[in-house]
Amino acid sequence: MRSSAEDPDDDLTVTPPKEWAAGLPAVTHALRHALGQTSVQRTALTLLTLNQSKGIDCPGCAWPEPPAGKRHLNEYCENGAKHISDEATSRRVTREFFREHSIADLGARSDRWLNQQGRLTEPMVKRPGATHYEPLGWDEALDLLAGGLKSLDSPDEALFYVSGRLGNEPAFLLQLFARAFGTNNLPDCSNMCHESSGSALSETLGIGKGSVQLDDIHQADLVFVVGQNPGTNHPRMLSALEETKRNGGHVVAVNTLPEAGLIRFKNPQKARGVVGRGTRIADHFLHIRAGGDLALFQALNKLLLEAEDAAPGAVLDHDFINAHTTGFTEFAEHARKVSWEDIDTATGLSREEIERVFDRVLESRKIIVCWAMGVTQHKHGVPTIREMVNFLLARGSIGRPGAGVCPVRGHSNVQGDRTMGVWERMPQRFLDALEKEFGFTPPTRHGLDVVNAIRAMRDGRARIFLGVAGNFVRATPDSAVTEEAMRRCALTAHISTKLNRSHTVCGDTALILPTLGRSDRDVHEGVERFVTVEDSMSQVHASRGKLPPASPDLLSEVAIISRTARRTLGTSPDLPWEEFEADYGTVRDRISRVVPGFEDFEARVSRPGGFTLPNPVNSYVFPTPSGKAVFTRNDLTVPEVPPGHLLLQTLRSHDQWNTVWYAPDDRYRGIHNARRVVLVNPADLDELDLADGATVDLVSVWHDGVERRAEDFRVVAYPASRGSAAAYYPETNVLVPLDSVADISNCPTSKGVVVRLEPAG
Ligand SMILES: Nc1nc2c(c(=O)[nH]1)N[C@H]1C(S)=C(S)[C@@H](COP(=O)(O)OP(=O)(O)OC[C@H]3O[C@@H](n4cnc5c(=O)[nH]c(N)nc54)[C@H](O)[C@@H]3O)O[C@H]1N2
Ligand SMILES: Nc1nc2c(c(=O)[nH]1)N[C@H]1C(S)=C(S)[C@@H](COP(=O)(O)OP(=O)(O)OC[C@H]3O[C@@H](n4cnc5c(=O)[nH]c(N)nc54)[C@H](O)[C@@H]3O)O[C@H]1N2
Ligand code: SF4
Ligand SMILES: [Mo]
Repeated sequence: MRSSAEDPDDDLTVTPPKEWAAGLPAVTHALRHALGQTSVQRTALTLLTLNQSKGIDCPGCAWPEPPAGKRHLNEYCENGAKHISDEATSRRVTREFFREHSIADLGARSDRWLNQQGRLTEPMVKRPGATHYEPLGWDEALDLLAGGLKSLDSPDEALFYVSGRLGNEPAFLLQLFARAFGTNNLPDCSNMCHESSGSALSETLGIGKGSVQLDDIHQADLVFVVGQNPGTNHPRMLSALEETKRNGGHVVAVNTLPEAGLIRFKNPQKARGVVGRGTRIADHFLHIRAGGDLALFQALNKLLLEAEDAAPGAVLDHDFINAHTTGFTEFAEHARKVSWEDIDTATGLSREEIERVFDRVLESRKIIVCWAMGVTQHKHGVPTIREMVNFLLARGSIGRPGAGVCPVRGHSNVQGDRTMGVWERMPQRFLDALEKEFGFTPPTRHGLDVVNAIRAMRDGRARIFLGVAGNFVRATPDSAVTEEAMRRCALTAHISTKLNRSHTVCGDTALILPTLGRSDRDVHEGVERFVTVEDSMSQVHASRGKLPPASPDLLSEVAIISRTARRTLGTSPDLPWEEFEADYGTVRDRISRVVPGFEDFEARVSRPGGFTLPNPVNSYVFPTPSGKAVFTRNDLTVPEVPPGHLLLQTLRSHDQWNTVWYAPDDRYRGIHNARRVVLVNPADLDELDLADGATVDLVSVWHDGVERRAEDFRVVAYPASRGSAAAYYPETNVLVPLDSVADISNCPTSKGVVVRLEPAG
């Protein structure tokens, strides 16, 4: 796939990577973006209420806000401002637009161009055989969808995809609808994101979520930031790490790239941050080989055991280990045997570097490990996280203040959607609670996750796809296979705010169902309504839109889901869909009885700042089968890369939000005016006999023998760790084989794709 004509990609300029993130240039940059999309008044309304306790929850990421009384007036970052103003744009996609542009024409446009056309305004349909979308009324649109669902041979032929932008109330209703309809087919973006975290944490700690709060980060002695680029993807995490440092704590960054925010941070909310050199964030930077994190934590565990031998009782937390864990002996026996030679090969780090960090570990009682996609999207992501858990358990750094696990979530409500039951494998106790509350027996057979959903469409086993938020065909691996699979469906439908590529890859019939976004006011009979979200640290709070809706013809997500459900299943006293649509409080009431931790939901979430869900781990209660935290033994695995090849990671630029890019720039990495670039270490370029600036095709190598190729990428000599390469997603999704998934979690290996670089012909 080449870049499209309206986004010329041959203006690449490269400047030295930045050593700091945020600060004044970042904020002015954000405002420039905001004012290019909408009016000064709309910008002010959205930005001033962003992340305030009666305002709009920032859709940018799931990083938490400080408690209600401790917030700044501008409690947002550059990227948060960009994301919300992208939604609050004054541009509109109308029926005239769809008349003018055929679906084939839209399919040839870039992700940016599609997004830039503005907000969707009314329901549209592509009928069988048609070349264009045409308008239709809501009743007809939802009748079509419900009619399609009712005509299926089995409820398992339907797929209900959810992206983490969706609030709790619509998410709860969607899973209720899917299960009352008869299927657990609820693939979600989490399947491609933190699924490995959920798998590893549920097995070892009994709960698939992080255990720390913001205050823990502030109080920690030592924070590891592994496989994560907070300067771009969770910018306000840097303020929290700045506080850690001010309190005397230290930070270790582990990354294949020297990311700007990890090195220095200028806090835009503080004069010192704006004018000074900023705070140095990482005390240690481990420039690790791609996929080497499992070996790194095994090395640290080996060193812990050896230090304990030298000073019995001084290193490991025996009281904690004895009282609260199982499996220590097997773990220890295994960890001792790991060889330094293997560690060296896997990490590319010297023993001295690792020992320097280990000295810091010995000085620290309260340790937190944070991680994101650089860990979860590898084949061995689950064992890597289990090994991090081993490390924390050995030091007793779980459950106490200032210590614990911190998977840093992406989408603003991706964690909440799971809590609400959006998962293809919800535990029986959740299904039982649904049955008790609503009087029907939910299906128990596990549903399809993202990868299996694509296989099912490909093989004709799934025939209707409903996507709620998100951009399925761009977010998923193996783009050519996925698009073909989607086109085989009888009906595809998307509940969306903005146009994206998924709308151009249609089943026989295709629907666009436009909806209110976070920033839009949601008013029913004069009453203003709100939805709720849960952040990465299990804080649940309200989000209230502030702007007049983008169009009078938009419905809320709750309304679209409730109306579709009523048309499909009929009305019954047990499932009062009209009531849910009319009053979101009635949905919260149901949630309060089905989902543990949500008792008295309406009252508690109405308080400024909301409430925090309990995490049993912090009371040393581990909901595993044994009731204890579990040490695991993990075989050291290293991605195998044949000679002449590199391990490609597909990641985000600074000017993009997942599948949507705003500008072809990645300021902190010094990349300007281009997205089809591949970052490679100069020594690797020498070995491969490639020049900085050369144009190459990326060709991925997989044992099915199929050639997957992404054409015309410019090579940029960059301090990527040896043997690795980095290029932006979603342009590179075409290279990720559908069957290349993480063990156990089935997460696509978006950070571990074996490629060769072929000079472009
Ligand atoms: N502005 C902005 N913010 C976002 C998003 C966005 O697209 N734009 N997306 C949101 C979402 S959904 C998510 S999930 C998060 C994602 O947040 P991140 O996980 O920070 O996202 P990526 O850009 O995928 O970056 C992966 C990081 O891991 C590093 N890495 C890659 N491979 C390895 C490895 O083997 N070992 C180690 N130690 N490091 C490695 C990369 O160099 C990079 O720094 O961000 C959220 N926030
Ligand atoms: N190669 C590769 N692939 C990846 C990743 C990677 O690192 N590398 N990362 C993966 C990760 S971590 C994730 S989370 C997924 C992201 O996958 P998705 O969540 O599916 O993708 P997004 O780009 O976030 O979806 C953007 C679309 O969401 C819609 N939208 C935005 N706001 C709203 C709203 O409020 N309501 C509704 N109904 N719609 C809305 C808009 O129409 C917009 O076009 O991608 C995954 N794919
Ligand atoms: S850190 Fe994340 S949630 Fe907070 S303002 Fe920035 S993008 Fe929004
Ligand atoms: Mo994500």
